[in-house]
Amino acid sequence: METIDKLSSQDLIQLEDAHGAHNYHPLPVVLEKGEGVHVWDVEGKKYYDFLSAYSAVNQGHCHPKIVGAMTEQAQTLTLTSRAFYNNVLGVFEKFVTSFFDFDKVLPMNTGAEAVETAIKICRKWAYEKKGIPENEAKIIVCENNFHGRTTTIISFSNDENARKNFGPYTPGFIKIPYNDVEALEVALKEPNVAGFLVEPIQGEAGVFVPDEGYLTKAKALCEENGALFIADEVQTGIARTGKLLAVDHENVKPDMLILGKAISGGAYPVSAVLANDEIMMVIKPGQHGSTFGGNPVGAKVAMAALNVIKDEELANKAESLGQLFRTEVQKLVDKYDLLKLVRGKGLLNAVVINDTEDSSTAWDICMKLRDNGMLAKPTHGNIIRFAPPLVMTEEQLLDCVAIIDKTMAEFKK
Ligand code: IF1
Repeated sequence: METIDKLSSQDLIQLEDAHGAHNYHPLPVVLEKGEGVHVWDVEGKKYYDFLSAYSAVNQGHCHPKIVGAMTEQAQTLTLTSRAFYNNVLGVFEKFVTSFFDFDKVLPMNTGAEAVETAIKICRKWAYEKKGIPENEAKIIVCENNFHGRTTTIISFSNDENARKNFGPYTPGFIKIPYNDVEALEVALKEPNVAGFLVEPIQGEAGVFVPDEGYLTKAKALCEENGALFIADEVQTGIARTGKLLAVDHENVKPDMLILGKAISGGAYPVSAVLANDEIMMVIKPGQHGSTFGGNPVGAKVAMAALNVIKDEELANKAESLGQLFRTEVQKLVDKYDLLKLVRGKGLLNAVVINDTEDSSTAWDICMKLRDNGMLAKPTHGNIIRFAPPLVMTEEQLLDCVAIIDKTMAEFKK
């Protein structure tokens, strides 16, 4: 067995290339340590993390309170399955339903599992409560969505790279343009509509913030038409956009809330669907679940991670730091032709590069940012997402803006 401490970045990249499926194209940097807003590569070089594992590490890498909760539970009882009760799950369920103000929670592990869970609950509710004929339920989704990578979820994706040659596809979805209230109004008039699944901000599509009032009107239209408003806050939730939830910017309460990623601070896979009894109680024993869903370690980690969000007031921090970031980066947009615009909410931001979608410019800029000590990655083509841990200080944020400035000054296409 090769001892890990002697292997270089190149050795480790080659190991992945030789023995791992090629389902990613990572930026060539090999990380071995994380603490707060920083990560270190195997050669000891230090970076600011401006991706936060796609908004899973909102609380900062290896937060001592989260790691402490995980370590303690991991040495006590890791998994009982749901065949038996345990002394943690009920406490977690009370905590998290109170934290987000819903009657019930169904705990799962990954974001995609939670999205699939919400789709199943929505359909079951439609048949058993709304009286839609069985197997006829339709769920409205938005073009350019990203909700995960299972076969059903990619069935309603319009990203050819994510769906080609994975058919046959799951039926029962109606696609409409994002941020288009009229299109939603028309779609809700179609027969057998059960729900509307939407990201309050489209992250992967390139941090598209909808018009003010979009979520409010969408929720009202769903109510008028007896359809469930389902908010996928896997990426936008847990204080990332400057409020606990992105829907909180408009005080919209979804019928079903989908959480993942930073609900556990990136320390352990935890996801969840929250809803009130008239929806959640359509699920009866034996009708849904998973081996690890609601396990004691994940439950303890999630409670610690959510307490960090509250105790360190990370939503307010994201709001103020996000405004500072956009103000300072706008100065760089004005300074460099290659930077087209900056947009976002809280600390979920993106910069559009002034080049074609199929150009490598965004990637090349990220490679230079890496050389200058800052890690970020393009989403689609010419858009770079900037999403640091919410625990960043103002001084560190300004340091990162200076790194972007330096990188753009040096950059040669
Ligand atoms: C990858 C993207 C982001 C999500 C929303 C559900 C899920 C995600 C809004 C599924 C997951 C992750 C998946 C990860 C990269 C990342 C991502 F680039 F893929 F699209 F963040 F934008 N809903 N997003 O963003 O959660 O099953 O992954 O726990 O697949 O490479 P998951």
